[in-house]
Amino acid sequence: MIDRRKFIKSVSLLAGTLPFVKPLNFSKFAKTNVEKPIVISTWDFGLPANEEAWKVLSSGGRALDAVEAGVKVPEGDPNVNTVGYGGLPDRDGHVTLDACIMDENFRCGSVMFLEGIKHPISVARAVMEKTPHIIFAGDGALQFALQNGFKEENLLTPESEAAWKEWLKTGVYKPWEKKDWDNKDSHDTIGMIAIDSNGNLSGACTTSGLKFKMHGRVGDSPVIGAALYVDNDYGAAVSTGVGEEVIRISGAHTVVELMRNGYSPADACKGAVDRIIKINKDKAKELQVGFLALNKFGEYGSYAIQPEFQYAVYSNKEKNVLKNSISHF
Ligand code: SD4
Repeated sequence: MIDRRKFIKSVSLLAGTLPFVKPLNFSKFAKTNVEKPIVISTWDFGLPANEEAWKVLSSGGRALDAVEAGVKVPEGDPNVNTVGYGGLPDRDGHVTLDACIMDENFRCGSVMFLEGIKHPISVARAVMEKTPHIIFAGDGALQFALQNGFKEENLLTPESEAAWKEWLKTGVYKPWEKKDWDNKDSHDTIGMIAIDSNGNLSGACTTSGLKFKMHGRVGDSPVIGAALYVDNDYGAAVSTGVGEEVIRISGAHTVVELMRNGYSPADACKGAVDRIIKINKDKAKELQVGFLALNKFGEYGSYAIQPEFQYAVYSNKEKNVLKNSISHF
């Protein structure tokens, strides 16, 4: 039986970790000066990705088309070794990709543990648009992609193969290390969210996952509600970092729910990060998770466990801007 006193205590403790704010009024007349269109995405490789997305948004296109076009940039870039082509392989030498996409009507699609396809985000979109399902995995996802005109190719670049062979020399399995989070060059998943000139929100997320992960391991990036969530009436959120911790709290959905309850994007991200820190206690020092959020008014913000998380912004006011997230440590 639930102990009512303990329950109330734990609720107020959790509330204590969240800032007190006056709830926003989400009625359609609440704000007339909504900043739109706007696109934001994780890390510095978000800059060229946003630029591509902006081509769609600035010509009046849909946020959904913008985020797909945007994240395809790092997916196709062999120099980005955490996403798509050129992504670092798992510990058995396989490049396995995870991606998901969500539009303004709660429609969503996802692929996980997909090999041999350079643009998993487009396969995720095809799952959303061409099937009654949401998630396709592994060989089935590849089969579906091939049936829908995608080309199979080798995604392991010589550079990524060399890095994997170097890692094999010691081969100690340590899926997350503090030094990775401290290294500005060690960038991760791209998560991108956008609001278009019609005021509609969409988001996309794509990754090769944690480097040298166990074969078959899938993180948060293809999980709707964890790495990505969009509620067109309130806002959208994406995550990057240790996927297991993000899944545990349904991260992106939590951020959107907090925005729905009146929190600003940055405070909503902090609310989700605070839960991860509370669950992990001292272990949180070793972890990195960052959330990025955009609300219906075109306001955005982020919060991460560790410093060094950056995100890129593109709007009529600001172009090509890289911002540092506020962080717990
Ligand atoms: C994962 N969240 O696979 C992804 C990868 C990532 O920092 O963002 N790593 O868990």
